[in-house]
Amino acid sequence: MTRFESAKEIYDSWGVDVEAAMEKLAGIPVSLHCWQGDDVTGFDHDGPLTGGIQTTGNYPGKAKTPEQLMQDMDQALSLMPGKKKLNLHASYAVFEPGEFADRDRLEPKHYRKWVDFARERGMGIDFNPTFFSHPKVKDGLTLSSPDREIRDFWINHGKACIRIAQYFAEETGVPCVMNIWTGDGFKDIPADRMGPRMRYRDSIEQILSEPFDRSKVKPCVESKVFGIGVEAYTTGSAEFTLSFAATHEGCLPLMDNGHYHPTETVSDKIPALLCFFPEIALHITRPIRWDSDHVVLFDDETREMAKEIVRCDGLERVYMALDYFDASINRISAWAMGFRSWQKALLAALCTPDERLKRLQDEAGFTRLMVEQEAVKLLPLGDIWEEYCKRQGIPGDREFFAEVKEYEDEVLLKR
Ligand code: RNT
Ligand code: ZN
Repeated sequence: MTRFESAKEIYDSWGVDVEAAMEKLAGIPVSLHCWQGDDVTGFDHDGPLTGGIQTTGNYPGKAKTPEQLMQDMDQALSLMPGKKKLNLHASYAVFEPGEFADRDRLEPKHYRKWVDFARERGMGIDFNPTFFSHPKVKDGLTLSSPDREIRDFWINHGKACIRIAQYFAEETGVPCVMNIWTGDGFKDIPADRMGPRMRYRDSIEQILSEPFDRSKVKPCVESKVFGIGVEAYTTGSAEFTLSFAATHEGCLPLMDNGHYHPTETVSDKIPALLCFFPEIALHITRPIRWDSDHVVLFDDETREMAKEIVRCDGLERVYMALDYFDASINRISAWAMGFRSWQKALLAALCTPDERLKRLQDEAGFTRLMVEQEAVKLLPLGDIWEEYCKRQGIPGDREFFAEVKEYEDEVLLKR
């Protein structure tokens, strides 16, 4: 008997069908963020990364051109089991030599190469307007700026992105999740908290007034608690974005698990939002002490988030996207590790005897519930995971580093 066969028997005895779990997992798309490959730099500017976000580290081999980024992403994709969707930022437009369009003038054609890339690999595309790293971020503000001209520039950017998002959906045949996040806020105590929020609200409404097909474009608003240099006040706070989404038909709330106070958990917020919203979106990251965007690992809260999605029957209602950027380690490995970790978390969730555990809770069998939940933690998930990777034609946990290293020696270190 192989390790997989023996593990399968053990799960059987718990009433878990691991074949069904692997099959289900293989069909659920997870969005892979292009920005891990180049430290959120993009191709449309030479300036610094702004918006209160930061990458730290200077690992060699960073992708500097669209070709390099696509090549690196291909390498990373070859190390990830499961179904992938591509997540792009507007700042990753690919211009022809001599061509340039500012953010308010972006057109679908500037993303043609990404569409080809995604289609050739059977991926859908998600999209993010880029409201940072640009000279028109004035005094740290974009959509909530008191300067009408600045606001209009960014509103036009948002509208351009809606048109591009619809183009992505039409070209790939997969709905495009378009996420609005700005780093707007203040370093120190504001004198007016409501003004910027009223302007932000109006600006997003104007963006969403751009006509689009709701079955093709899924707009979302992402909240944040604070950013670097934006510690005292964030315009798009949790209450602001959640209320916006709740009161604007077709707009989804997006929760990034790095964007809350450290003792709040997104795993608990997922089932709360699913009571009200038909669909929600997530940015999956690993915050250490702040929104540090470390590589996602197979840790407790990551597992808990996956569990909630699965046991709320939310796999088709929750758009899952990775969002982290570590510049201190091999970026391909960072990409792959984070994606694999989220796949593992989903697999663990799909291999959990939820019905049995829920029954124990409803019968107030809390002592036994604790005992069984602890026992489930040590079920032989690793053997199911290795089998899943094998069936997907992807290296297992002990093989994938060798491929990372080879690519590093052959390609990255020669840049
Ligand atoms: C920043 C937000 C946002 C960005 C990306 C690059 O704190 O999480 O989602 O990480 O848009
Ligand atoms: Zn995010």
